[in-house]
Amino acid sequence: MGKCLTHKVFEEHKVSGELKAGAEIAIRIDQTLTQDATGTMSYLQFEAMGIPRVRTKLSVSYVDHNMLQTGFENADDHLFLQTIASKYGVYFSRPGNGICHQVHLERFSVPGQTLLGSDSHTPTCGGLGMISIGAGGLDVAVAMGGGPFYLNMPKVVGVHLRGKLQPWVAGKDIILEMLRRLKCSGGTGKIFEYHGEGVASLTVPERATVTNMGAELGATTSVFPSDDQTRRFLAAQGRAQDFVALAPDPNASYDEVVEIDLNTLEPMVACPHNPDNVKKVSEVEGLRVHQVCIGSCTNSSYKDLMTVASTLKGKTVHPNCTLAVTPGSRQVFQMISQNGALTDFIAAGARILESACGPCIGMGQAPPSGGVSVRTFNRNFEGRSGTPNAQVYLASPETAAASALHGVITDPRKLGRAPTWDLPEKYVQDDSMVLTPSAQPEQIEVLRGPNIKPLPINQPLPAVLGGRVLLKVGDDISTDHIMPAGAKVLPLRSNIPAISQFVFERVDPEFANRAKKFGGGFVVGGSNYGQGSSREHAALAPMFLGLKGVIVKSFARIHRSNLINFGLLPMVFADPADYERIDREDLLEIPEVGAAVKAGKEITVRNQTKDRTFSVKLNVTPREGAILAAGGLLNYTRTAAAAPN
Ligand code: MIC
Ligand code: SF4
Repeated sequence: MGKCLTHKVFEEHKVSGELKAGAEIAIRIDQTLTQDATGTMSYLQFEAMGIPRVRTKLSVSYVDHNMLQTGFENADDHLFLQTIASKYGVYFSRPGNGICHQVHLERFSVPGQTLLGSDSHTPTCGGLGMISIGAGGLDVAVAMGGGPFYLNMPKVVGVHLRGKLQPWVAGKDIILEMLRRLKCSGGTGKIFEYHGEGVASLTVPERATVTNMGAELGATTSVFPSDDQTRRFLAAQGRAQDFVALAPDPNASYDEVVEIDLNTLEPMVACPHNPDNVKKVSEVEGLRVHQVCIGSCTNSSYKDLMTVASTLKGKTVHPNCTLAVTPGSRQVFQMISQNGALTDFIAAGARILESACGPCIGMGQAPPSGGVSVRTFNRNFEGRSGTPNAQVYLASPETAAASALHGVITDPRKLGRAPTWDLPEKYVQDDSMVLTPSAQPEQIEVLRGPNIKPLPINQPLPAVLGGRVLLKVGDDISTDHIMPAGAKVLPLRSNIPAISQFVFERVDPEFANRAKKFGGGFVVGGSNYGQGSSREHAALAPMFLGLKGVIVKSFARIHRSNLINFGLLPMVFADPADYERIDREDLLEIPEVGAAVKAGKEITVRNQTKDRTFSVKLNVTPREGAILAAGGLLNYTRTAAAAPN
C-alpha cells in the first residue's frame, strides 16, 4: 500500500514515536505563528524558558485580534509584542497588515513544512500542503525554543473529491457539508487529507477555506496536495522558489474514507448556535436578515472579496440590512483598492473595516437584539457576536452577498449568471509591514505597559486532590463559554488576575465568586468539552481561580492539552451515566492522586456529598502524567532541565 501525503510529511519531521494512530509521537516544527490575543502569554512563557533566540526556520507574531484600542490595553500589548519579537528573533506583522492565517498563507506558507500556531485556525495553511496545527501558546513557546510538538498520531481520513463545484457553490460549502455529515466532534483525533480528481479545479484560497474550517470538525488539521494550483499561487505571490510538489501515492491507504461529489453540492448554511447545525440554504431561504458580515480568516481572500464585489456591483444593500466588509490582509485591501472593487463596495453601501478579526471575535459590529446575522465566518457560538440573543448563520461569500442584496437569506443561484473574473497573475507583494527582528537583540528593551501582568504558575500536584463541583455544564461547551472574548474581555488577555473574573461569565455569572468562596474545585461537563478556540486562557484563568480538574464525557484536543499544560486534570467519566449522579457543590476527593496520575489510567473519585465513588479515566501518556505531577509544562520543563543527566 502506498503512503498518504500526511504520513510523508510526518515521517520527514518525526523526532520520536511511531506513525500509528493513537500512539504518542513528537514532530519537529519548522514555523510558528502567534496572534496578539494568545501571543502575549506565549512570549511571556518563551521568555520564562530563558532561551535567547527562537530556533525555528521562521516565527511570526501577528496583531489582528485586539485592534479596537478603546483603552490603553491593546496598544500596550502591541508594543510588548513588537519589542519582544525583535529581541527574540521573531518577525512582527504590524497591526493593519491583516489576519494571521490569511497573511501567513500569502507570504510565508511552504508546502511540506510544519507550522504550529497559537490559534485554532492555523490549519488554513493546509490549503497549500503544509501540516499546520493549532495549539496552546505554551506548546508554541516550546516549539519556538526548538522543542518538538507532542501529539497522539491522528487517524488519516481521505476525503475523496469528485466532480467540480457548480456556479455559486463555494469551498465554504464543502466544509459545511463535512460539518453536516460528521458534526463538530467528528474530526477529533483525525487529519483530513483531501484528494481525488475534484481537487485540481479548487484554487488555493478555496482550499484554505476548507482547511481553515476543518478546525470546527475538531480535526488536528486538514491538508491538500501541492500541485499546479499551488505552483500558480506561489508564483503569483512572487514565491515560486517555495514550491514543492506533494501528493499521496496513487494507491495510498487511509484509515477512513469520505466521498464528496462537487457536481451535486449545493449552497449550505450553518444555523445557530453551532457550526455543525448545517442545512441547505434552500431550506432556510426567506428568513429576514439584519446584518451581513464578509471577512474572517475563513473567507477574506482576494477571491472572496472579488466574488462579493462583483455580485454587488451597481446595486445597493437592502434597506433592512447592514453590510460589513473586512479584507483579510493588506495585500487584499490594496488590490481591491487598485482595481476599483473597493469603490463598488462603498457604492453598494458596505461598511469597510480594517484588516483584522473584528466582528468574528465580537470586536465591534454586534448585531441588534435577536437579530439575524449572516457571516462568512467559522463560529456561531451563542453570544460570540457580542449580542447574547443574536442568531448567527455561517455561509459562503456568495450566499452572504445574495442575502445582503435581498435582506433575506437567499440562495445565490437565484441571482442568475455568476460573475467571472480571473485570479491575478501577480498579487501585490509588499512586506513593509512585516518587521525583521533586530540584529542587536541585547539593545532591545521589552516594553511592558500596565496591562502586562506576570504569568501565574501552578503548584505541583498535592497528595490528595479535593474540592467542590463548581459548575455542571452540558455538551459542546466551547472555550468561548469558558473564557469569553469580545470588546470588554479580550483586552485583558495579558492580565490573568483581571480576566479570571470573566470565566464562565455567560454561563453562570457567579462562577468566579463561587470558585473563590470554595477555594477552587472541579467542573463537570458533557461531550466535546472545550471545542473551538485554542485560547489557553480557558485553562490558565480557571487555574488562577483554583480549578483542579475537569470531569467530562469527552474533550476537544487543544483544550485537553491546555489543561495538562497548566497542571489541571482532564478526567473522563468511565461510565457516562455517572454524569447524572453528580451535582453542583458536591464535595469530591481523589486520594493518592499522584500514583493514579503516574499510572495514567483509571482514578477513583469519592463523592463525599453523595457518599459514593465512581471511576474516571485519565488516559495520559507517561510524559503527560509527569507534566501533571509537576503542576504544568513550565514546571516540568524547568525540572527536566535541572535534572542531572
Ligand atoms: C477564535 O477564533 O476564537 C480565536 C480568537 O482566534 C481563538 C484564539 C483566541 O482565543 O485568542 C482561536 O481560534 O484559537
Ligand atoms: Fe480571527 Fe475569527 Fe479567524 Fe479567530 S476565527 S483567527 S477571531 S478571524
